[in-house]
Amino acid sequence: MKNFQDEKQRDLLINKSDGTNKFLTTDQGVRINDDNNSLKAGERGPSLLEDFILREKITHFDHERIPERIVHARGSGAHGFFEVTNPIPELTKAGFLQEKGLKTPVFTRFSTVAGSRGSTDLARDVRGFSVKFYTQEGIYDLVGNNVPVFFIQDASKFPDLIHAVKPEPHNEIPQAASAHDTFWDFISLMPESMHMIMWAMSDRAIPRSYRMMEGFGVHTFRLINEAGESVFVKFHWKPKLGTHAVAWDEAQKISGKNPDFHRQDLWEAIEAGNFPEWDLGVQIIPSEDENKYEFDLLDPTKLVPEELVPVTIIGRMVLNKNPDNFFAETEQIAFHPGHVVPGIDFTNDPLLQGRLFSYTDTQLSRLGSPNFHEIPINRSVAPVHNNQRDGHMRQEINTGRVSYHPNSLGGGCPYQAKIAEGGFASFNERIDAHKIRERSESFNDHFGQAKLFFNSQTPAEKSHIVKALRFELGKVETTAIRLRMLGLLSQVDQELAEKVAIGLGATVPPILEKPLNHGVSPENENGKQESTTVEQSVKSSDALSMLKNPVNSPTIASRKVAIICADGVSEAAVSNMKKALLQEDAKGCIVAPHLGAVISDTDGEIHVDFSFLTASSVLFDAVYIPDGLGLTVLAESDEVNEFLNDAYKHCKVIGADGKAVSLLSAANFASKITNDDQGLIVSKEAAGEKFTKDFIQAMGKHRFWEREPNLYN
Ligand code: HDD
Repeated sequence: MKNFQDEKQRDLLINKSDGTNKFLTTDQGVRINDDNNSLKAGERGPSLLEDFILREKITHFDHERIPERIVHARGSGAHGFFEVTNPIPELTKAGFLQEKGLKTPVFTRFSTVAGSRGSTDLARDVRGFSVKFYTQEGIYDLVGNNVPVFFIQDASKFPDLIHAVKPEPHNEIPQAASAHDTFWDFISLMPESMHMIMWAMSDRAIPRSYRMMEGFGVHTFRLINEAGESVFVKFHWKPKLGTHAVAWDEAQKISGKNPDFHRQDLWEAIEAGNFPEWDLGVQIIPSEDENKYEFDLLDPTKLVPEELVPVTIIGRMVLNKNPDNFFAETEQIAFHPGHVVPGIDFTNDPLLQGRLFSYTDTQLSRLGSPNFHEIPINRSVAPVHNNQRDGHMRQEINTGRVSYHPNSLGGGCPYQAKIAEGGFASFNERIDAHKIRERSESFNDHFGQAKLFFNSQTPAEKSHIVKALRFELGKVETTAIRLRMLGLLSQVDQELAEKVAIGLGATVPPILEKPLNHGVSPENENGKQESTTVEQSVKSSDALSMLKNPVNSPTIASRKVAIICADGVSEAAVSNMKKALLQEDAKGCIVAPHLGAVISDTDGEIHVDFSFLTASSVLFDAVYIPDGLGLTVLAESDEVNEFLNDAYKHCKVIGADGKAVSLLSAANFASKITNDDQGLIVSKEAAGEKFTKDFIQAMGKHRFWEREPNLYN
């Protein structure tokens, strides 16, 4: 079988440039003799206009920035491949899904939505999950999110949603945060957003890593087979490392300590050979089942519960190469849900339909020209021939006198492809309707699946949602907005609304007989849509809870453990733990009062990776205090205390053995330690095998949320 895995890398090679052992030149190829001094009239005189070297350098610099993406400006990406594990030729004729083992190159970009390019990775936000497949039949883009539903049902509300969530226009505050009046004002008037709000207030919005997020195509798409038959499809990416989050307090601290936390995590994992991997799953809904469910498949605020339609895994994606140049690749990549290949098609989801316009349009202002498809990272590996011509920065030199179709002067070339030759044909759907500006009544249920999501969560996860809402609405200054939100929340779950209200010092308003529709006039007067709650056939779904999610495996691969060290630390304990972690593909990092080395109990030198100044507990998954460390370390250093306190507060595994056990009993949180805290692994015996095994096993559980005061106990 032909393997296309490296085809895009080969294609990119022609644009790569490396200055090693080369002369420094101008853009015109003239060798530069002095790059440190501009041309002047005399040693202390003014610069001369004729200095073409200076002018070129400064002009280029002045124009280096391009507009950032209007949404999803902050992101990170990597190269990789997609491999078919379970071909589905009976459902789609898409070439890249036909053969088991067939590999297609991909570039995947993850992002936050609201923040600007330099904003923190750890904002409470939805994450973008975009995959560009460089297939033999052209580019296919699956432009999804880490949440399977969306805030709004119709693309016409997208500019409003984004205006509301972005920093407020008068003072440009706050950056990368939804916790402000304009966002919640809009949401409180848009009941259709309530399902998405449940997801956005859950820990899904503060992932531990891009590598530990699910991805979703969100909309229902169509697959079409050779016979022209179609089924509906929902796409799912399932991470091999499981779906995990950080704590909200931790997220905020990471934002200060390392705003590039996710970017760095992705980069370092790939550099270390811990290649992130996802399964691609599909939910297939036969055409005849289009109207079978209590929700409309075209409504992007709804998901299809896995209990109704199971997810079938058809392939896997591995990200195995970091970009060579962030701007050239991650910044210039241009995704578009309208980039499809034969065998994949759209549905009439009104949000998707609007997206089909928006993405090319935005590339025109962001990348500056209709020739953005020629930028190396966007270039198809399938041959491109058409009569599109000219425009800014055109790279291709089209030969011949013909740039139109049909033609006889060019022998009719380039010629159209028959469907059997791979020509794209849209699904032959029959449309017979009046032109109307209305929402379908089948989109009216705004609370049914919000309830389903909330009911599917564990008590700890529910508790986090309440606290997130208390935080977000607590930042809202306008009382009426808070009350409107409490009213909407009470239609999801009365107890949820009441618990949020306690944090706000407010009372939940009575449920309106007719729930708030599109808020205030004029939509309310003109709009026919009414909010309703439809009883769901599925009451609770484990796949919606991160903690219950059956696909989460207890692997600790690529996790980082802080090993706290100081002079006198037991060499055996440190090396035992490091070795045990390495066997699990995890990493132990030495954190000590200073950089350089600490002297062990056997007078050996242990290399220090971070000092307490350059590292903090929020940047690690667990903390280990090895034997040999006495109480003096704690007494001497506030940082150790803070380190341990944060690790405890963020429900992480903390381990101590031998002499170091006494450190825990002297830590600030000692009074809170209970015997049944499964996340505290202590052993009087030093460097024991059972101890490291228990520690690693506990890490596999990720977090011990039961340590927190839970609002749902
Ligand atoms: Fe969008 C970017 C995902 C609705 C308009 N969108 C963008 C990106 C992702 C999504 C992941 C970043 C792509 C990248 O990494 O370059 N967008 C979604 C999802 C949606 C959605 C999952 C709903 C299901 N988007 C949506 C609507 C509109 C847009 C309804 C407009 C009507 N989105 C854009 C855009 C962006 C974009 C303005 C900004 C940068 C870009 O396209 O390339 O066109």
